[in-house]
Amino acid sequence: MPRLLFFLLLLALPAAAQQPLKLWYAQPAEKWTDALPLGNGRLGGMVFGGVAQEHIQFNEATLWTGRPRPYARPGAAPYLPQIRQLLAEGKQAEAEQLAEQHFMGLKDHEETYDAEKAAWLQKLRAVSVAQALAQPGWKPLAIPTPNGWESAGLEGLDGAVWFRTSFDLPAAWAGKDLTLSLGRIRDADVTYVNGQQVGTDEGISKKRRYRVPAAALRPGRNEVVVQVINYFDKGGLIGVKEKQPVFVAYPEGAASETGVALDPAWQYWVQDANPPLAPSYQASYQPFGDLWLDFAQTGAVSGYRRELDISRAVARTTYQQGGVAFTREYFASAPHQTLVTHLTAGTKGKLTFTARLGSAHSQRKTYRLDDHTLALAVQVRDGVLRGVSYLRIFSDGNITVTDDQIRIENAGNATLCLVAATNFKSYQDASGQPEQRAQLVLDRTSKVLYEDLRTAHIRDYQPLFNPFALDLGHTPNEQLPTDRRIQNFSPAADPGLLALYLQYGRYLLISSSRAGGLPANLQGLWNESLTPSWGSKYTTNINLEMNYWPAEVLNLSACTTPLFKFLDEAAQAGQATAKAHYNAPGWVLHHNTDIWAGTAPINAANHGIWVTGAAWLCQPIWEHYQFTQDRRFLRDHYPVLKEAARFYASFLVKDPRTGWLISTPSNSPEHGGLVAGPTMDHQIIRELFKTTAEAAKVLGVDADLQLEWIAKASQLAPNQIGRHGQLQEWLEDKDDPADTHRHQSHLWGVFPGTDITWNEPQLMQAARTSLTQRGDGGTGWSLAWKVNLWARFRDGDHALRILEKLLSPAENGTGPEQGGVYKNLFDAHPPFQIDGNFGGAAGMAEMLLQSQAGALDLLPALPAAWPTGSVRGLRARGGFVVDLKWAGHKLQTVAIKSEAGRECVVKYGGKELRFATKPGGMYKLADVGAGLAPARR
Ligand code: FUC
Repeated sequence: MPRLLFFLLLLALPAAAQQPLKLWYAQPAEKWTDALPLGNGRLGGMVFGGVAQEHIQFNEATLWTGRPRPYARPGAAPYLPQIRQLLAEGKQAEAEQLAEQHFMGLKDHEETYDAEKAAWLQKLRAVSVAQALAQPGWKPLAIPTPNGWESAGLEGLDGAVWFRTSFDLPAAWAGKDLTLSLGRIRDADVTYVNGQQVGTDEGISKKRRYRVPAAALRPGRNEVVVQVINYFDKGGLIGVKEKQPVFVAYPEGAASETGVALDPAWQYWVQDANPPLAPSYQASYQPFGDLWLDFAQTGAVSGYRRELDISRAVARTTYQQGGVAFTREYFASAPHQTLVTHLTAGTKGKLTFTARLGSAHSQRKTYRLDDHTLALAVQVRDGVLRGVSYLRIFSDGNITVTDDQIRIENAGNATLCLVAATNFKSYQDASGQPEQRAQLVLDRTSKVLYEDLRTAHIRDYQPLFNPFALDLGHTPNEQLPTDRRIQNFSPAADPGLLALYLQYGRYLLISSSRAGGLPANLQGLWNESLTPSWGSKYTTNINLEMNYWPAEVLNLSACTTPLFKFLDEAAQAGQATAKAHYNAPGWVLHHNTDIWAGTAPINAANHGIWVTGAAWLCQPIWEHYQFTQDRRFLRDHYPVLKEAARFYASFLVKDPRTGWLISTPSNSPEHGGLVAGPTMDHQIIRELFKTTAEAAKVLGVDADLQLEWIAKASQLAPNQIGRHGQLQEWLEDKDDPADTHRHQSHLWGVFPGTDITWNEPQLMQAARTSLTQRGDGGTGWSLAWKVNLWARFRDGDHALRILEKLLSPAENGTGPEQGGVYKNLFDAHPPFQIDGNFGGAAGMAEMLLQSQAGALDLLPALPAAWPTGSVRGLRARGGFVVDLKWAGHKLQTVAIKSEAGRECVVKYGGKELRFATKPGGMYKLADVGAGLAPARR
């Protein structure tokens, strides 16, 4: 072992040079994914920064659909043996069918829906086409509505809507039957030509092409009327993504290209916007409201700039108009639980505007609360949650408040404090008092001057943000606005954008996950839609866990608190599912959960019955202990681990063929249907057993269980290498090497797990082969996972190639086909999903430092494109904080703080160094350029 010099440092280490920590733009946001996110873990805002009109779309983390209710299906467990038996006999389809019928969780409204729907449809049918046409209130609408009519301004509209348009019949077609092509419709339609029904169908995948008999046609203008029935989610005439023209009529049998177009001037009439509440397995995260500011000032604008400074979590918009300099500053304060906007005009008296509050919820109202304050009350349509938001304005101008708006006139400055609260108390309790909560916060904030609010906010934020810094080198592109940096990005052209991306990931975690709140959901904290993709909830077969990958290693341990609080509750809720579905002790959680801690299988038997959500969610608990060495934390959360381990110990069965313990029924996430024994499950459960036994040992408890878990871990089906040299995804060797599925679940054991390490090079090689076969494409989170995996394979160049894709522009005219980033650096699944941001940031950390195998592995996957750089404040397992500097691809200096006083093992360049530390001790390894060699003098 080469000797290495290290000595105690008494002085603070010099900070790594920071790259500009700003996102900025020379124009206001047009789209939501251009807007800049603010958040205090509970209140989130998206700032658009328009000149004539400011828009801040805002969220409150606890506004969701749904209600406290049982999610597990009583009587499911008796079907378990039969499902297992069918799978063992290779009868997957039968097993899925049986499971679909008897083994899925309970849907909200499932008991009442069919009868309510029948009655509702009957009511709709009572209105004839003639009566519909005679209604007042028809309005114009541009058709098609590609992403549902919601995207054409009818946010949240479900129900029955009539549409009308017409076409001119060419004289030569007289006497011919026609085809009327309408494309796809969400969800059902009844279509008429000149008052005669020509077709009806249901289902969004069906292309509507209806035969119009010649007898129904008239010379000249013919009227088309479509009654669209949308039960839930997005609605309308969406038929655009078709090769053949849609919204045309043509002679039967002729090419659609020869058709006449329907008049683009469509009109619509809403017949009934109150369909019965549709059955749903889990709840959706909801938007709260919108703050609109309309400014009186007109005239040419110059010097416009919109920015977000992530080193202070403050956004700004600045411009000149009519010779006056206008400034807006915005932040989401955690200490004051308020979204603050501060406006100033360079010339006193020049600031005149109107502030309004709006919301996508149909049940909403605004009212004057007092002579400084406007209120917005909202109630979700499907569920028990309601909320209020108060907007209070302080200004040196005149303030007038009505029930609709606040008017500010002739001011030099104005401070807007926006607070919001709901009646959510816990997953079992929605009895909170939003008015009281909002009032309390507002009263506390009202006494504080703007400057003091701002100082308190920055003082609260920076201790979280500042302990970490990264420098990967500088290029002139750093000076460009962020949207142009994204357009021009390559790792060589702009290494600084990667550093910014990583720090932005940290910013987003601090902004969306703070003690006392909920964990970051699929969109963190930010959501503008009443029907967001996947409910913007918590998907647990990769997404929720990925959200917390950067937390420990990137020095944001404190941001994990909401996850652990949530897991305490999920572990309670999951007992009912363990009992009802498996007749097992302990707790279980499947592939999704929501604010009401749903744990039962959802969606469909072919992917919803994935049993290891609970086990994977235990991993961050063990990791937190590993990183912090906080025994008290481990003791407090040990019951979550223990009860999960008890569940799996009871759930596993002996595979009759191999004698191994296997997980059945389950699924390799969203791939290959319901199966017995997916590899991922065994990796996760093996790790759960081992780490829970280890935790019990640390705490000196449950000696018998420790033995049982260790024994079970060794009986679990092992990782297997298949005929293509791949790591088998399933028990059987049936992987397709051409399969590029976005989930690479069987590689869990490499990352984030430690089931496969370099101690078993053949398995590592097989895992690498599997990843190579999966290819380099994918959705945002899939790419982010690949970055981490390539880092564990110690291939920094490959990891960087994937990072480059993760940072590719999500919008380049044709629309994104795979992951990338929007202009505000939000990750594109697409659509926006925050896991890619977090997973990508974690992956970069993994390239610089790894500690999963008992040592601090320094620069394990440094790419050629990062010859020089420095990082400060990386955290490693064992309670270490690590600063590194490298140049010419060689490590120059290493500084390690030992928080827990454990022995430190350092690896670099094929060499290893081991030394004892003291709690709080700082250690500098000098001159390690040659690979942990002794310092030269
Ligand atoms: C999983 C993934 C999807 C998406 C969803 C939220 O189901 O397979 O790609 O990320 O979660």
